[in-house]
Amino acid sequence: MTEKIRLHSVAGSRSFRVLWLLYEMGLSPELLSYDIAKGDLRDPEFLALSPAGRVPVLEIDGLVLFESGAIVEYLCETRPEHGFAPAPGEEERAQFLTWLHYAETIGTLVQNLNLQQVFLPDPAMRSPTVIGIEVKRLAISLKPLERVLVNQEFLLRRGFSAADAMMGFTLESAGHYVHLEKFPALMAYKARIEARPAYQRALEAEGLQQFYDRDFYEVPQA
Ligand SMILES: N[C@@H](CCC(=O)N[C@@H](CS)C(=O)NCC(=O)O)C(=O)O
Repeated sequence: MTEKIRLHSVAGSRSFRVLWLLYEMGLSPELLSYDIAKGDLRDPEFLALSPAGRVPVLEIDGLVLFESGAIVEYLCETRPEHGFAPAPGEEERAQFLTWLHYAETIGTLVQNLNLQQVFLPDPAMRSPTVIGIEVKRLAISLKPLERVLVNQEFLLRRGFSAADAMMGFTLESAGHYVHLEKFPALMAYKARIEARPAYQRALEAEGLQQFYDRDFYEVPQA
């Protein structure tokens, strides 16, 4: 009997990383969708699963897991047959860990910008100074990706890995704040991963994200 896998998700959020990887592994979770704006993530039932009230949460193998990076590592460890992560001691292990966690460096910058540009209830609460600094920090954080992707198709030379699943989707959000045209290798990489059937399937399953109301957010005038 196939075990029921449940993914607690918000369309357009970090839960996409997990959904995409599950589909790359040929697994089909039940999706439980939440709306951040409606305060769904503060529901006591949800907080019992995710103490900080964040998505993703994955129920699998009789466990409840939160933190997208931990979930992605756990899935790769328990399902090594997919070859989505070099094991300890294998070639490119160090690079794998670096990019896997670097995705959260970028994710946090995007999150700060989302808060300023999208989630604050009143535009007067925004800080153009903070937004300007975070946009610059985000652009700087994309440079090492551009450098590595000039010479290879994915973050690891060996091919698609779970590090791409962590990073790829974050780039979609980053493109709302930084002009990705300045990073041609990154743009080509983004197109390459978005063309993957599992990525497309995850997009379709999650539905449209609810928060971005335009393609690009300029830094507001101080
Ligand atoms: N480091 C955590 C961050 C999780 C996180 O912040 N998720 C966001 C969505 S991308 C969230 O649930 N935000 C709700 C909130 O901050 O109230 C992870 O990677 O899972």
